[in-house]
Amino acid sequence: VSFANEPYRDPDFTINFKAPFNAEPRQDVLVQQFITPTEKFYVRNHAPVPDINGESYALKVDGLVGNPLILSLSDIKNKFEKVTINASIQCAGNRRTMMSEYKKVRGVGWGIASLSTASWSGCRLKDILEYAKVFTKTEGALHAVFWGLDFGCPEDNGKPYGSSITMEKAMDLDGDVLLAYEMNGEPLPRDHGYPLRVIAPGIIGARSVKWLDKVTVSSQESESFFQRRDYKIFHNGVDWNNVEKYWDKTPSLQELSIQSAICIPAPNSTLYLPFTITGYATSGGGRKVERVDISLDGGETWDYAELMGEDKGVCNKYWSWVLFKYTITQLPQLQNKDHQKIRLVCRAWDSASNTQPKDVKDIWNLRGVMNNCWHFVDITVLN
Ligand code: MTE
Ligand code: MO
Repeated sequence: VSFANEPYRDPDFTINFKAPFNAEPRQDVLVQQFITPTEKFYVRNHAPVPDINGESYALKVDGLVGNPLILSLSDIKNKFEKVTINASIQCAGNRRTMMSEYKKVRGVGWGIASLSTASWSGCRLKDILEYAKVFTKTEGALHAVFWGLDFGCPEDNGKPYGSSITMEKAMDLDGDVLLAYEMNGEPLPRDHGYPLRVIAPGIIGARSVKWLDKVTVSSQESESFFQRRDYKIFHNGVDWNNVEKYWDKTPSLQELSIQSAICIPAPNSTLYLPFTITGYATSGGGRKVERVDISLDGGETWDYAELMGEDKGVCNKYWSWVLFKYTITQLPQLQNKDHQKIRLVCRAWDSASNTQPKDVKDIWNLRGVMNNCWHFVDITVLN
């Protein structure tokens, strides 16, 4: 495979892997706006970026449908209602580096910024599947299987990237699964899936297949490596010698869990009072982030952060992150001293009262996915 025809990228990205390209924005830049500017949106590729001609592009829809389809981009834009939603996309590998620091995992290392938020426009997957006369659940239509056009994934013997979601999610009007052709009001850029990608909000980024080639309705999950072997949380006794025994027994990740992180200040900063903590919080399944707790003493005592940019989708689904702030004007620990080292901690709670686990060791897993433990930042405060 050749990486000679990759698109232009923001020079300010933190590059976690060059080819295939994997990069996240600087964590302080990430929380400047509710909607991430397109060029700052994290990029997670598994193969070279395909260079697709939108004029000759065709989406195929087949499998358990009465009316298989081949649709051009203009068919998709003209035949189906255009829907716009704001949604965050988060990679299941977000915060993997921290998990690996506790005990080594395999996978691209990510800091805390492998998630971003955009406004996405396209048609509903549901509308396309209905147009294709999709079979019912009892007739076996249980999974919507997606294939990309990015041939050359080394993990899967050079096949393109692939993945699936449940038909329950795909056909839920309030599930808001889109086949998106616009990001922040412009045609999708190449890195984010031009000309058409899946946006499956509330579930791991891995299911939002870019450069969409085909949707197959099936009784089975995607056969792709990325559905069957990767993006699974194995228990902590699974290692590279016995993992094969656990591939089938371990469910594929779908909904995201509750997550938050402090983006400002950076670790090991030295600061004078007053200063402000800024971060993000997000949950899966459209659940609302109800609150974010902040601790200035490593998690002994807590206070509420102020939430900003709450963004409700249709029917009470919350697909976007919230940003939070907390300003520190006084620090009791600092009395009669010239400086004090403290540990800032955040943890979020969602509308199902899910909260983040305290220790990374309790959720450690071989692939380093879904690290959502308490996020902490050690700093020094000067008097
Ligand atoms: N789709 C294709 N075709 N190829 C890929 O490598 N990566 C997936 C998903 N869709 C991927 C893909 C993963 S793991 C994530 S986290 C998201 O795309 C990242 O989307 P982004 O690059 O637009 O941020
Ligand atoms: Mo991902």
